[in-house]
Amino acid sequence: MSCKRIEERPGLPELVLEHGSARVRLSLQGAHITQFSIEGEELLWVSQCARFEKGAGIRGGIPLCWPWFGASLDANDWPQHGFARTSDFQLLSQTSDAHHTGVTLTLTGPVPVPSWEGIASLEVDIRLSDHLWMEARTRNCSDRDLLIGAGLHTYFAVSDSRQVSLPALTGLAYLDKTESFQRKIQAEPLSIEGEVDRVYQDPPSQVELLQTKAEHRIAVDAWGNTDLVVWNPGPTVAAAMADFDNEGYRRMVCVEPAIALDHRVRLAPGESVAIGQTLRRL
Ligand code: TA6
Repeated sequence: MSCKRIEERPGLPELVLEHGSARVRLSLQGAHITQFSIEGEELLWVSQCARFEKGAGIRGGIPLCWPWFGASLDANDWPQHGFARTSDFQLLSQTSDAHHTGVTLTLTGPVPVPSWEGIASLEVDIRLSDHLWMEARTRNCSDRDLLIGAGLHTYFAVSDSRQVSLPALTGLAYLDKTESFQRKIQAEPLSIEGEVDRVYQDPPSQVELLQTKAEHRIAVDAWGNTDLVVWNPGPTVAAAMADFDNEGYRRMVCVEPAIALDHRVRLAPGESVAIGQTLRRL
């Protein structure tokens, strides 16, 4: 059991948590988990072309989208998925006992979007045991209402995205971002072929990610989310992204508990909201 700071990526300090055979690596920029492995098996995908640079989003792992998810509803020129993922966090505390190793991080960097008028605290708890538990908590520290969105933009590593299934989503309504957010029903089991970008509304709290030709299944238990986003860019969109390696879209599927679009939570002064998930290999 340990938590140690490493400096392999200059300018981007990282922490490594270890507990038994489980390992988490995370960047203090964005409180961004870039590795979660169990017995050497990587559960998260990170692009071979990911940029590990100050101020750049990291393609893969678990980017934390905050204080909005996707495009901002308030201004066209605000960055997609908010600014937390490119902002600095500080280590607030760490714990370690027989059951888990954990850290709490807090957002400290200056708000890089001056026209965003929110005053809020954001704390992220990460706990590692035989599974990964994480929660992001926002508190409105201002004297006016604050609208908050968020997302745990989790990139799962898969052997072939075409063989992935998410049975819990069958029958749910979703908004199809590839078709101007048209509302549709997932009548057939979801299959990942080409670009998939869907916001499932009112999702169940537990979703299993299955891979037909691999033994391992992953259970995602989420709370505090109003939506579950499933994303795979497919070959064309991936090829247009400089930080997506060739064939990377075959090796990943994003399953993202989120407070998306107009589901943003209105926090009165002093109120808090939390969004979290556990990732467990079955
Ligand atoms: O969560 C899905 C999504 O919003 C997609 O629409 C796609 O743009 C993806 O996230 C990646 O966004 P990013 O800003 O990291 O390139």
